[in-house]
Amino acid sequence: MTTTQKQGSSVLEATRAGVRRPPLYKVLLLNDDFTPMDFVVTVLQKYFGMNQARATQVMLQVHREGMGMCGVFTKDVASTKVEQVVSYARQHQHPLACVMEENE
Ligand code: TYC
Repeated sequence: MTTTQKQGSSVLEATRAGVRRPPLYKVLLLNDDFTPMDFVVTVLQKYFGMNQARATQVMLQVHREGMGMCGVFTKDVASTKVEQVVSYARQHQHPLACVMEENE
């Protein structure tokens, strides 16, 4: 651990082994042929804080390319988002798939 003196206070810098940023996880939506487009837009607004325009862009990317990213989060937050999205979709009888993947 390196110690830098800055205006009288000690700042510890993460420059050596044993001090790592926690891994981050992408939350991804997968396309299917049945979930309505407006439902996916609602999910992106409700669980990922997107406005209507951004949510529509992401939904259309998933629709055209098969997959799209909702955001990048710590493991616990990503896992909770996946659970919430899948649970909400099943409550509405939609097969929408949402998964998480380590961000490199
Ligand atoms: N492909 C769906 C449709 O045509 C829309 C859709 C978009 C479904 C994104 C899932 O993650 C998804 N109704």
